[in-house]
Amino acid sequence: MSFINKPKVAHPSLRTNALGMTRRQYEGSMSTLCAGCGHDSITAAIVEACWGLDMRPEQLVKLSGIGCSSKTPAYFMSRSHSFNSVHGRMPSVATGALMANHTMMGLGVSGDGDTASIGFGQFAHLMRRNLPLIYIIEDNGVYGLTKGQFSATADLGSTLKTGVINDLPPIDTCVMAVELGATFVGRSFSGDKKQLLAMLKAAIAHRGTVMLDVISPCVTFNDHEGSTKSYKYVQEHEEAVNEVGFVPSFEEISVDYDPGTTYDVEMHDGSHMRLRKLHPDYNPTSRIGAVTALMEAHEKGEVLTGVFYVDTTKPSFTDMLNLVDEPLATLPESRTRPSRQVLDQIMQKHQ
Ligand SMILES: Cc1ncc(C[n+]2csc(CCOP(=O)(O)OP(=O)(O)O)c2C)c(N)n1
Ligand code: SF4
Ligand SMILES: [Mg+2]
Repeated sequence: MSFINKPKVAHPSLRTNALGMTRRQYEGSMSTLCAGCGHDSITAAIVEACWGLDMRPEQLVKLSGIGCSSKTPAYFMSRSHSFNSVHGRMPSVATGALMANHTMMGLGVSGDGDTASIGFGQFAHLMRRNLPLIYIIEDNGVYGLTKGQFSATADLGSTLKTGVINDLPPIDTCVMAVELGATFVGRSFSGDKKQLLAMLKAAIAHRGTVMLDVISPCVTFNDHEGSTKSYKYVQEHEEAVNEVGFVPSFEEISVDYDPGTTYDVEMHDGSHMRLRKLHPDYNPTSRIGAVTALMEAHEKGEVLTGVFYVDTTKPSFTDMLNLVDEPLATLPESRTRPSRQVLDQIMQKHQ
């Protein structure tokens, strides 16, 4: 008798969500990343967020490019759909997948190299379309998979382990995303589980492009003195503009907050994101304010985190295209092609 394909039965004492599923059932295969890699903490937060919001795994499509970061979709939600694309090309694959079936929820995982170097052109066009997709950059400032060369998000003056100094200015992917049209832009840190989890939950409730840059230290190649993407540097220089809270639509919404100190953002599905202002003048609905704050933080060597920008009113790419309700992928040919008679009529007209 073989036990290999025996279905997993949850222990009765394990907590289940509204779908009767345990957190375990939202996990994937065993991680092969280095012990302590920030990317594994992001995987854990994704599992927690999807489980906590009762997401149906079959409704999710995971997409990625190439890199240690891009390997991580294998480590969560093994019951979901998945596509590991070519280096830097995940945005076009994601666009195709979500056009073919706009009822799916898209979650893309990329790296700073995958996004800000080889994939920068695709990233830019994704941001300006406002495609409903959560795009996560697991940002460690290096190409981890190819042994730690500087990436385009490495800060000016930071050093490699070998002592080589980076003499090029960084690309701030949050500045780019705000400028280009993404409607939910934030930065978090893999070592700040509370903030990251709240941001991921709000991201799941958003309809449009979510761009989350998550600083995720590479313990093997970029966690030393002289790096600005190390655990120590981020812990010492993190400066949050707001404290992110999330109230899902299935929980009763409490009204005990002070609008002077908190922004309440009603999300597409009726849930609420609460942004408690830590910088009293910070306004997450101002694109100019977001870009200014990010540029000022760079000058001071701070790692700015929080939700920088949110707009729940702009139509998403699929809304703009006015697609039929059914997924294009499942429409019968009779509805996707003109009939023989219509084609004949067109041919006759042009003879
Ligand atoms: C077309 C192509 N060019 C180059 C490579 C080599 N390569 C693999 S991963 C990678 C960079 C990965 O860096 P990043 O996206 O930051 O991911 P990390 O490993 O740091 O998580 C490069 C240059 C490749 N696989 N394909
Ligand atoms: S090389 Fe760096 S990024 Fe890759 S798994 Fe190891 S610690 Fe993580
Ligand atoms: Mg990287």
